[in-house]
Amino acid sequence: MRNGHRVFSGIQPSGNLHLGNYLGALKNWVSIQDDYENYFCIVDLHALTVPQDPKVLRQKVRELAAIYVACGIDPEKSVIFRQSRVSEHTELAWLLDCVAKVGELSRMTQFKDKARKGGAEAASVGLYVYPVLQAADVLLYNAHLVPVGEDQRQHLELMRTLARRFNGLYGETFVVPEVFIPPVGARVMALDEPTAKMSKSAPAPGSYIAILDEPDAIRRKIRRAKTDSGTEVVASPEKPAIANLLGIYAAITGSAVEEIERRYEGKGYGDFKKDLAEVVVEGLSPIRDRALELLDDPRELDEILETGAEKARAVARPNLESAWTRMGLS
Ligand code: AQP
Repeated sequence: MRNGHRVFSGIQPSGNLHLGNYLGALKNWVSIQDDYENYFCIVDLHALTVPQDPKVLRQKVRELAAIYVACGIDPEKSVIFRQSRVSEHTELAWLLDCVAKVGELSRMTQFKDKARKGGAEAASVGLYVYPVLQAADVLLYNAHLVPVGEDQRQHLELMRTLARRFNGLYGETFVVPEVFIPPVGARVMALDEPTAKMSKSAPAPGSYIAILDEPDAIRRKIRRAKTDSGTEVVASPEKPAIANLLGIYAAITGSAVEEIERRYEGKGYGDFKKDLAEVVVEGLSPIRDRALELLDDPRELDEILETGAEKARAVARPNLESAWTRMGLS
């Protein structure tokens, strides 16, 4: 390990992983992998907060593991594991449930948004309390840094509040983690509606680019992506659709948005979209190919997850036990 600090982050194995998950999370995990001791989790318990088909969920867990590895998360450098296989996560979540306040959870915008779709009364209790489980995920490892997309900022704030409150009530126990949100790609918007974030649970496949989409599907989706009125390729507030596409271009290539704008001066949306499609295809194709190869023989993935769970447990157990001791349970 490099600086003595730990990183924790996770993704739900629900729906199809998309470009937003890649640019907002995965790409940054890979970029900081060598500097930290990393725990990258497949948060399968979080996925249960909305109904899942068990057969599909089983497959999605492997798919997510394949994507982690294909993106460049190296199981030799990072611990890759399933949340449900390390029961300390749910055990600590209960302790933190008893520290969190109903008012705090009621203010979580992600709960309000998701509950609004099906009606708050019908939303699962799991959906309501899952930010506490998320806090437990991170605090259990005393992680210093949590790399996530912009949509997770509020949950990270709650996590920090719970760590501070627990430490204040029971004595120094948890590291208060810092959030790491990338400067570009932290909020990729839907291709068909640039005011909504690109989301796995979006019903229209044209709204997102899946990491495992075939190159022609990517080209088609970008060609059909919504644009704004006018013709200039600039990222202005009046042009949310073009600003989103420019942000994607910048996040994948590492170029500054202004530089890309200059490159397309005098050219129209058509030229820009054509090049963007190739940039995305070039960025995602090697990941897709490697992920499909790994999925062909999933034994390697199953082994990675098993070994990862053992390593995770070795850190999680003593930290859970120290929380028990602080609270008077042992
Ligand atoms: N549109 C996005 N832009 C940038 N980052 C994003 N993330 C999600 N959407 C975007 C980041 O991806 C990580 C994993 O997210 P998750 O699977 O745990 O849940 P989520 O944030 O709820 O992702 P989705 O895609 O929106 O799924 P659904 O539709 O199921 O809710 C996180 O770091 C997140 O910030």
